[in-house]
Amino acid sequence: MIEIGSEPERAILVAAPPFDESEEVVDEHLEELIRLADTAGAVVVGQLVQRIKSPNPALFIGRGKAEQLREQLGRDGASLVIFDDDLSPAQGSALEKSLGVRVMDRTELILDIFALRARTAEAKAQVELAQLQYMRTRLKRMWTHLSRIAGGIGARGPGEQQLETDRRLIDRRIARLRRELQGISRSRQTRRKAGRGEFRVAIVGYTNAGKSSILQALSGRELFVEDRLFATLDSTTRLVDLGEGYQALATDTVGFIRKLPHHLVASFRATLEEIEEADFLIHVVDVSSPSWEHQMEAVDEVLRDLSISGPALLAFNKVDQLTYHEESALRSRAAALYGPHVLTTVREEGGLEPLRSALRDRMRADRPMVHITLAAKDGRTLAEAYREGEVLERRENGGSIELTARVPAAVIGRWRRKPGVHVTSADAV
Ligand SMILES: Nc1nc2c(ncn2[C@@H]2O[C@H](COP(=O)(O)OP(=O)(O)OP(=O)(O)O)[C@@H](O)[C@H]2O)c(=O)[nH]1
Ligand SMILES: [Mg+2]
Repeated sequence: MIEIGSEPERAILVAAPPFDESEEVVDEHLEELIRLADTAGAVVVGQLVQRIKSPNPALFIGRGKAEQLREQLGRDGASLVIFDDDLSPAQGSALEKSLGVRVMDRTELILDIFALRARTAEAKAQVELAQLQYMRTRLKRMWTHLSRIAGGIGARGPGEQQLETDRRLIDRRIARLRRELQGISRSRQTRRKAGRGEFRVAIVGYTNAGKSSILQALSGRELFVEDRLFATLDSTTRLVDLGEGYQALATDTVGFIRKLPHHLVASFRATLEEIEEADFLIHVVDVSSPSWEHQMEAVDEVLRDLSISGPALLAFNKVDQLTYHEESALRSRAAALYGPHVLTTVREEGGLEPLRSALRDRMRADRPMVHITLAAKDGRTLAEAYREGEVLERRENGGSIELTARVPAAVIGRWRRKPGVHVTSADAV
């Protein structure tokens, strides 16, 4: 963990991109790592870049570069090195030995931030699970840390037997956390079933894209918004009024990032169920970032990893930051290259209207509004209307009942074939 005392820890960042990576991309990645370090509470006092063909099995970077790094650490008074890539346990400990300071890799840094930011019991359990899984393979190195902190000449790491015991303890804790998370996920599913008639939207996207800001603006209720990475770790669901009598349940989710550690994704599965079970996804993209296209790809990649391929709408957000020309360039580029999309901003009056309107269209197509007339004794269809749809109005008329409801198209198809049930469209076009 990065210490957050009065003095922030001074860190040097190390990136080792391949030779064919463009200068621009290398800079983008360093920029992002600086933001991650800053979010974790460290100040970046230096950077080191070495282009490599493939990572050195011993130190990841070359031996000469490592020597240069050691000198730079002394010069800059830094006590922490952060690698943009993931290090093997052996590389991590070899680096620490030769540099004499703590070395973190990208995964560790992200885990650190998540631990700092977790608020709810569920988020905390998810982060701890990911941390333990990460730690398990690196026990030896962690122990070296501890024995060094303990000081004492001749203080050596634990024997294999001690490591075995520790591993068993960790495994037991991992099993417990998994059970706990399953319990939370089950109770959430029950809650979700209770409100099944509603149209559910999940808001996904790269970290800091503006997901929480959009949900806040749509729902008119405060959410935690911050110009830092991973402000949101817990999913929040809000009822959103889309206008013209349309309502949906929208869920804000944890942000994604390039090279998101896989076991972190796996531990956040419970939260990500919200995405899996949504009727529709809004993928928010921060077009004010020079690397928005790469960020978009990174999000698509995580979604693919999670086998999520639901219908999605791209929301190109923060267009208030673009000049008139940039905005029209974006419009033509998006029209040529991307599927359904809208341009949005939470900073300007009406900046989310295109999004609201696209969502209404989607709901209209997915859950048309209909008038249903059925016999009062047809309890089955009536129950179905309440269970599968959203009943907006109900009138009893002698032996028959008239409903106005939003109902999934498949259910309407079934009703149309049912004797005694009469369905007509009620959507104003
Ligand atoms: N200029 C501008 N800034 C925006 C807009 N939307 C969001 N922001 C800012 O972008 C930053 C991040 O916004 P959040 O809503 O916290 O982003 P998020 O996607 O929820 O981020 P994480 O939860 O960290 O993944 C905040 O400083 C917002 O004020 C927008 O349309 N225009
Ligand atoms: Mg957020």
